[in-house]
Amino acid sequence: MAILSIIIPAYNEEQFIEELLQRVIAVDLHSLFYEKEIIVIDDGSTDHTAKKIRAFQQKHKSAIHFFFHSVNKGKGTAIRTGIAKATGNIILIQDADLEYDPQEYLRILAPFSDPAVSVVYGTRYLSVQDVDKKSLVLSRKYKKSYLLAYFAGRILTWTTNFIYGAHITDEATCYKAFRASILKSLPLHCTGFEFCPEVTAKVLKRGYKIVEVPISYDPRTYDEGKKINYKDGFEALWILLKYRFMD
Ligand SMILES: Nc1nc2c(ncn2[C@@H]2O[C@H](COP(=O)(O)OP(=O)(O)O)[C@@H](O)[C@H]2O)c(=O)[nH]1
Ligand SMILES: [Mg+2]
Repeated sequence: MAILSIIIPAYNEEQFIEELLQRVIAVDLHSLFYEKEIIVIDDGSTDHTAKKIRAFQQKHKSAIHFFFHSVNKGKGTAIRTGIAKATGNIILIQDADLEYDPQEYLRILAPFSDPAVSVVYGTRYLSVQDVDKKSLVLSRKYKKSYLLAYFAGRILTWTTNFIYGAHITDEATCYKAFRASILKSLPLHCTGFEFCPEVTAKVLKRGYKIVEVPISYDPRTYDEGKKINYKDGFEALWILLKYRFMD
């Protein structure tokens, strides 16, 4: 059996963390001959996130590995803590909200059966079962709050393709999966939301191809706890440019 390490950075997610962990442990990967290793990092949450994770861990006896930062250090730092602890063959990032569907790990993992595949991203903009994803995403009830993030994501994707010669459709996706040996070999410096552009830049610069598979997406609003904002978009753009010339 191979192991999928699922890294979950959580910051003030008391509303969603239990349901999310429930959905993650419910995923059965045995048809693909994988076991799960679930690594949750509470990043100095000031609400009841840590308490809820601990209660869940006790209830489900060692089903999850729990680490915490005593103060908030940012999503990137939390992910890097998770990468250092991961022992699996493949590492996948899972946000601590309900925007993505853990049942789709099966879809993300499938391409790795080809030994030549190193990196797989879930894309929110390729069609699943004949549904036009682009119009679906834009017609959501969350349209207003999501529109800005949507266009920021399109610009980041276009920039990635332009400066790294890639052909991807969704750079800012949360579902990013890597062969562990590759992810662990990258010199990552990110502390916040720049994890995404930094890792994208560094895998492409090393010549790895990013394979994409269609996934679903159920965006949340700022009222529901969304934390990323327009400043993170500008920073992401800067990071893509910077790592074209640095490492
Ligand atoms: N560890 C950590 N995670 C964070 C921080 N801020 C946000 N997150 C997590 O990052 C994930 C994504 O946040 P979200 O606001 O939904 O942004 P988006 O999904 O990238 O649009 C969630 O799981 C958050 O809990 C932080 O300061 N530290
Ligand atoms: Mg999210």
